[in-house]
Amino acid sequence: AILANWDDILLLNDQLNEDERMIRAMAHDFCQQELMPGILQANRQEHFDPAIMRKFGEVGLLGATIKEYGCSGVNYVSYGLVAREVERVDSGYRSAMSVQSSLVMHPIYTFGSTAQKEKYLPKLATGEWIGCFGLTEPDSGSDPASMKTRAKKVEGGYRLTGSKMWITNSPIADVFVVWAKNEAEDNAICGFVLEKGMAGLSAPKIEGKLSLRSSITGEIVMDNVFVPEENMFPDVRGLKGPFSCLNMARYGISWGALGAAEFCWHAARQYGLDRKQFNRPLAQTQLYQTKLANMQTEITLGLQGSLRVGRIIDSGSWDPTMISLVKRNNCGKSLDIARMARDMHGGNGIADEFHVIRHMINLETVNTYEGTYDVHGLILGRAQTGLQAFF
Ligand code: TGC
Ligand code: FAD
Repeated sequence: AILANWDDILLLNDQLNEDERMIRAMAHDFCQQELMPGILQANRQEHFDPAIMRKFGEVGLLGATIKEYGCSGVNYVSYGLVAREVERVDSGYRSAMSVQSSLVMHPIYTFGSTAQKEKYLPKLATGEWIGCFGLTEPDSGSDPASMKTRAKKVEGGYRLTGSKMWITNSPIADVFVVWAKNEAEDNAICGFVLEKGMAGLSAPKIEGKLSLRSSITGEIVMDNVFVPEENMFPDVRGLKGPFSCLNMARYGISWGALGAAEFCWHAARQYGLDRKQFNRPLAQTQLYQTKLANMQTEITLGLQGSLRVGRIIDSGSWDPTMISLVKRNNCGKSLDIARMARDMHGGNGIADEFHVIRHMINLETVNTYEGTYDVHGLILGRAQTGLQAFF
């Protein structure tokens, strides 16, 4: 007999409250009905349809943790559950949702003036406007303190010059949250909200990605762009500005990556039950079962870790190292699981119709962005030794 809860052996579902279970079920149905049917073509054609953002908006999945401006006001556990359901379909769609929510709406809500909040948040919540977040530069990835983008004070505002690289959503963005060194404040890092159409601003698409193909990625090129004073975040200075946004996005990714891994695990299990070699189902071999057991173990423990971090965030007394631990572990383990599931599908595993190779290749990006696997290892190493080993 098959254990009824083989896919939830530590009863995570029982640890959720009624609202969280409802949000999870709603997100699951939405993703399977609205996103899953189109993912093969979107991935093949390297295409992100902006209508998807409006669909996210319609069901309240954008900026969902914000309690005003037309947002849903759910807790961080629910935000994680949603990320898991979206990434069960594709990491690129979770990227679109998490950039809009954690990297654009969250900083505007947390650091923005009242006027900025009123102007941007309602339209970002519905998906009518699409946002992007520019921190990384061609020569400044893991080390954002070395960024070259500069803001020069001029009458009525600032002029921004520099370029950002690998920016999710930038080619289709209406709103650009950009981080730059402010020459007028001893090069302190400041946040600015730029808008599509500003003179000197362009966002060319990066073509030829073999990973995260359903997500659109580009540059942000700023050639002496005039940004009015009122478009700067008034009070936040230094790297803690962008890092505060990254904390929330990284937490969501820790759940999301496991959603992709769960898809791969379930697919490998089913494939092993259905396919016979040597007169027996593949799933009736010891090696196949051990692999399934390893997947079940890592996913189950990883989900418990993210749930624990989510509960701590919701209680208000969290620390970024907790997030580094689950981001690093869950991305690394999910990538291993997807690679294993690809192998267990044999030749079919390389066909996109079976989806596992798409998840595997996507997870390469997920393991890299928002702080690479090794950078989070160094954050954890520094926190337990007091010694920084970055440089
Ligand atoms: P460090 O000296 O550690 O810190 C500088 C200042 O920042 C503060 N800080 C934080 N604040 C809040 N949350 C955190 N997690 C924070 N980490 C650091 C820190 O307290 C300090 O503040 P203050 O007031 O004392 O100045 O800075 P460092 O230059 O040594 O940085 C080290 C390191 C490697 C940890 C950091 O730079 C890092 O995390 N690098 C990774 C870069 C990264 O994650 N980039 C992500 C770009 S965005 C993206 O990938 C989006 S993908 C989206 C998608 O499609 O889903
Ligand atoms: P590098 O920092 O050059 O790292 C290369 C390798 O060196 C990695 O293995 C790394 O772990 C290792 N390494 C680096 N430093 C050390 C060290 N001190 N010790 C040991 N090893 C080290 N950025 C944004 O700002 N906004 C976005 O929306 C965004 N979206 C993205 C979407 C995609 C599809 C991708 C691929 C990236 C995106 N990024 C975005 C950028 C992403 O955050 C960076 O790629 C990431 O932070 C790594 O930076 P890097 O690519 O410059 O690699």
